[in-house]
Amino acid sequence: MDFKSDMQARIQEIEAALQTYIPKQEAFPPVIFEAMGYSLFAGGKRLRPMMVLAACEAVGGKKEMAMPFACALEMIHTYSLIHDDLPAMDNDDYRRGRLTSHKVYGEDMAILAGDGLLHHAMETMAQACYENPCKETTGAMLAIAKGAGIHGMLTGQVVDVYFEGKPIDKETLDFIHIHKTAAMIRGALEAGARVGGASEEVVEKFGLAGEKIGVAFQILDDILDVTSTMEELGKPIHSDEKNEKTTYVTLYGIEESRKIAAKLSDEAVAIWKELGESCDFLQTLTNYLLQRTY
Ligand code: GRG
Repeated sequence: MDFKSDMQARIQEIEAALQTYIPKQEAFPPVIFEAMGYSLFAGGKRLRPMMVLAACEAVGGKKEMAMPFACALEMIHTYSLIHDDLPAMDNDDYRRGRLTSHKVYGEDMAILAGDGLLHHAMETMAQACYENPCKETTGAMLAIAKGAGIHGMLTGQVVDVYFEGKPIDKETLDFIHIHKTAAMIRGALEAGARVGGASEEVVEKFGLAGEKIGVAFQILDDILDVTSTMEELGKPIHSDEKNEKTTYVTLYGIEESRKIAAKLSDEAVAIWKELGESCDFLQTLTNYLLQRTY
């Protein structure tokens, strides 16, 4: 199977599993389940759950054991996007190609849909730990909770919001990237490795690769943000183009930012190579992420 077909098959498997974890819309009150499903099934790339499953399999674990954690991570990721789009944060009208949650359901229900996904993620993981209590399952839950909460994504978002409209230095920008974006990718790979039964040493290698991929992913996202806007406006792409918000692009320009992202990606690939051929899919996925154009 080629890589694209392999990805598609993995996405379909995750979509089907997510459907089984989310209560049907006929559950009471229907609006919250509809709003949760509206954002969850809006066609995300499912990269994070894919990483949980691939990491678990790479260390010799069973995919079925990793699935609740993979789905929970996607629920948390979706909650963060719903809240990030709210008028009080980024105030975005579109996400995953559709109107944002608050545009369709109102701000109150969008906040609750995000909360609903977060709590349901915790319930999904706790249920898996309850049914199979062991350090593999609790370790996976811990890795995800850490990646999402005050040691991870949430803190990255807090610092990002705090410095809104103010210039920031490289250290602060790295702090934001490592927490806001990379912590969930670190959490995905660590959780997969933990639920698959990897040693602490191997778990740490998966985590480190995740952090490098996460920062590269964010730098690329910032580059795409600038280049796609410029293409839309029909402007030539100059690396010194000013952007209100401090990003790698405003600090280093487009070409240098691309090089920094490529270096991080290469470092992650080196970790996959060191871990052996069971990490081949993760290696190809890492290379693929850096080439993405959307
Ligand atoms: C509200 C606590 C809280 C956190 C929000 C994730 C986040 C933090 C904000 C989203 C804004 C953003 C651009 C974050 C960078 C990470 C990123 C590129 C997220 C989008 O992830 P993809 O590309 O999205 O995997 P899909 O839709 O494919 O899942």
